[in-house]
Amino acid sequence: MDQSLFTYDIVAEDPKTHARAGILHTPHGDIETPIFMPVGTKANVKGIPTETVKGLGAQIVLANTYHLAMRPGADLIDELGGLHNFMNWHGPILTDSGGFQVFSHNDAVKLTDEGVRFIATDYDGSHVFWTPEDNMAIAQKLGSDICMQLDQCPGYPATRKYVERAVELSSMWAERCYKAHTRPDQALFGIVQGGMHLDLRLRSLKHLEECGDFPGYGIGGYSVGEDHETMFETLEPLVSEHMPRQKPRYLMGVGNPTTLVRAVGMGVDMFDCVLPTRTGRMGTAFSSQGRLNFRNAKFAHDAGPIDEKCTCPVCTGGYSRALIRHMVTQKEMLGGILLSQHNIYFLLDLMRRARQAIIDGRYAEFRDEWMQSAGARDY
Ligand code: PRF
Ligand code: ZN
Repeated sequence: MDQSLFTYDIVAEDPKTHARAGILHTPHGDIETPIFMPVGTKANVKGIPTETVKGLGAQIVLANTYHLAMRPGADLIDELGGLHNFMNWHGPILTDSGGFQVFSHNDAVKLTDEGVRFIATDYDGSHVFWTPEDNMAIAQKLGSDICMQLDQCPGYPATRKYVERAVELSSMWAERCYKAHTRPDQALFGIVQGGMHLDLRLRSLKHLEECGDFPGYGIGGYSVGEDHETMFETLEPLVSEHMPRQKPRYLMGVGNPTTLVRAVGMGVDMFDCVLPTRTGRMGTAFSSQGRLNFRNAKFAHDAGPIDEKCTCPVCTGGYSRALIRHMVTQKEMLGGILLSQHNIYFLLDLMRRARQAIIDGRYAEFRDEWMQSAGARDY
């Protein structure tokens, strides 16, 4: 399939690490990598209007094929002019297939070569059977700029045999997604699985490369309960030595600031995570001093901003720590909304600064400085 609308230009490579800065072209605009992508699972970034998301500096947002297929349905979104119109977000959108969301919170999932059978417990409890072809049909109806293949993400810990089977199934489904996907204005990314086994990761990657010319690759199956060092043991060689240089690499569901900084040094280009919005709603802020918990009484009299070093609209807009703490403890919704905005900005800004450091050829210094800073302490 011709996916020439989705070229990836590498604009700089850091001399001492594997970090790269690039531009991914999509029909709804260019994305400057490395990039963090805010998550808008159900066609909205929770609590934040799209013009504000854009104002924070977001270049692309995520949505989820499974959730949108359940409610309000792909036909309805299609009828209303596609997902960009429906969400009122006119920049690039990436849709995750939803396999991960279905499998991760659901015991009633049956996987067969044919597809996945599950009970939609998040919704009406209906029985759903999805093939990779069904998943592609929905993604194409939604019309996101980038869609992800249907895959199986094993949890952690898992037996090698179980992970091997997930790789097999994900490879088979990649091939079927690839054949079923025909929309030239939408890119289909394959997903590398394989758990914490490098040989299975390489087998998964090889399958994808043999299957066809994917314009980019997701790296799934990490941040599922393993510790950071366990993840880096296989992520580092996979990305820095084995994944094709000229394609964007997207580490799925990872949003810890320190992990982002380290993974960029290994050559990862794209990230998404619910962490900034989810922890924001719970009263937590990322900061240059590490995580701050606004339920803490120590902020009650604090007139300063969330983070002195932050240039986000919340921190520069006159909202004090004392007010944020008051709203969080009183369960006023603006508290979680402002923290979500600050947290998203924090990750967007971190990646912007990382990109500049790569372009300036000083990424190793940038990373090491971050690792030694107070901000890295908690993450
Ligand atoms: N697969 C898909 N989406 C995902 C993951 C995955 O493995 C992860 C794992 N961290 C997050 N989101 N399709
Ligand atoms: Zn801020």
